[in-house]
Amino acid sequence: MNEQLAIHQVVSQWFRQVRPQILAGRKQGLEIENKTSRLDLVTNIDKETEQFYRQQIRQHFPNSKILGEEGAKEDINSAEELFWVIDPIDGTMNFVKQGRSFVSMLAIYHKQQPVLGYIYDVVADQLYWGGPGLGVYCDEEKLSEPENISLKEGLLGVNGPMIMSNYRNLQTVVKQSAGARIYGSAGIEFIHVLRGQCVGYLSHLRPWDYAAGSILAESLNLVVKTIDGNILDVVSSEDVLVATKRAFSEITALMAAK
Ligand code: 2AM
Ligand code: CA
Ligand code: CA
Ligand code: CA
Repeated sequence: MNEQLAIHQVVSQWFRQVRPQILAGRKQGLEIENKTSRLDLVTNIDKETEQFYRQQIRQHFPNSKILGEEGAKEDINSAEELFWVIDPIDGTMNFVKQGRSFVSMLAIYHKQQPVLGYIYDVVADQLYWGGPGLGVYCDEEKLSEPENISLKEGLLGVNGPMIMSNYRNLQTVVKQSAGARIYGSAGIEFIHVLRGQCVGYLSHLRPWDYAAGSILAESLNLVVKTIDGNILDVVSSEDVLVATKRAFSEITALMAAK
């Protein structure tokens, strides 16, 4: 078995192991804190879920570096080992307010190359996973590459504040699409693009929001870059656009105009 599938065999177990804790935690009553604002929340379950992944990683893959949204910052410059990016609960506001439309995500790199990406829809109990050379699966179902449709043929996932402020002509972009969608979870938005249910998704994101999704999207021949067309850096914040090849050039052209 190759190295990638050997890692997958171990990691794929973790999501279903942690699921009961996440669902029960919400029923038992969450401890909710504001991070930077009342719109930016963290709960005890975000922290406990990240701790669960960190323990599993340390136990099974001791030579690892970890970047997690809710964890202590480590020196992550080492290119030699496995490098993990964790978003324990993506869509924390949805988790708190709705109990749905949130995911848990992991991304794995080796020598700065993508190895595996995971987006776990906790409520649906569906694991999206894949990586270079593997393609993308939802559990055992292999996803086909989305059709290379143009902007006008598809729905566009967007970030609420960016559409309200008309960030770089975003309202013009949306008018040329089949409509805007705002789901409140980057992971859920990536799933829609992977499945061809949205033509693209555009948002200002941190590395843990886009790491897993971009590994999966690239494995399906979608384009994932900054809206200026630059390659994503896995340790910074970016204005990220994932889209079909056609929609990607249409959107970036519209956003460059003015
Ligand atoms: P999070 O839930 O893991 O924080 C909508 O809020 C989407 O944008 C979610 O995927 C959320 O991830 C992400 N996001 C990124 N930066 C954010 C911020 N400063 N406040 C709230 N959500 C943010
Ligand atoms: Ca957060
Ligand atoms: Ca997130
Ligand atoms: Ca999060």
